[in-house]
Amino acid sequence: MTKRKVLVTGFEPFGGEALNPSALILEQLAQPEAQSRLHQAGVVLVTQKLPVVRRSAIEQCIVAIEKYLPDMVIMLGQAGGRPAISFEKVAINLDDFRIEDNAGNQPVDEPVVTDGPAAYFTTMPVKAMVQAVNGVGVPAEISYSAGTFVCNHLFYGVMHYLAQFNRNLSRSEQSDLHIRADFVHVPFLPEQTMGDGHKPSLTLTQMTEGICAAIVCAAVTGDDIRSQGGNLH
Ligand code: PCA
Repeated sequence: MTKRKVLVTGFEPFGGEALNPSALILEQLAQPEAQSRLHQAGVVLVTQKLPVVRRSAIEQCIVAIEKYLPDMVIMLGQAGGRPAISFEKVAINLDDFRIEDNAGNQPVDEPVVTDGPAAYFTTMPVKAMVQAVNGVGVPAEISYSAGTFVCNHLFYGVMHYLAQFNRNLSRSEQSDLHIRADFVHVPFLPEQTMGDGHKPSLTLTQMTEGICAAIVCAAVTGDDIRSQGGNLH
């Protein structure tokens, strides 16, 4: 079986929260249960925790990509208030931070990359991944906006880097060294919504199972499935 190496990143807490589920998922993925599931599917996992800081998040992720040379990069972040694990379709070239990042940066309407293209689409089969996650009983959906804060910033910066990286591969290297990537937002954990019964959440077990299912699906899926989707608004 061919081994597929996946780099999964998560973020430290931000915005006054005591924890960030995306970093806790990284720890859970390293536990024997998830490891054996991934191993059976021929997946080798490497992880990297990132700061919620403009520029540094991209730089540290690129260092990890160059160190591990993975087949896939799955970047995780928290989207408090969303009800499902959401697979981001598009990264935009815009930093417009409603709050300060963890280093006090708060850019207004600045590009992530000067003169970069307006947007990049994910290079991973997000419809198939949503189906796989729903298939293990965990709510999942496609999202068409990763926001304009550090998650979108990281997503765009990494897609921009990988577009150049993949373009520079020779034809013989394309099948082995080509790197795909997506950003995945996860909801709050139940303990983050205490006292506010209206905010949706998923347990860490649900999120870890969902992310495992998505990784296993992506490892065996090339082109995305053709199924009706999209949003009306
Ligand atoms: N979520 C934020 C940044 C870090 C995180 O986990 C976002 O959605 O931009």
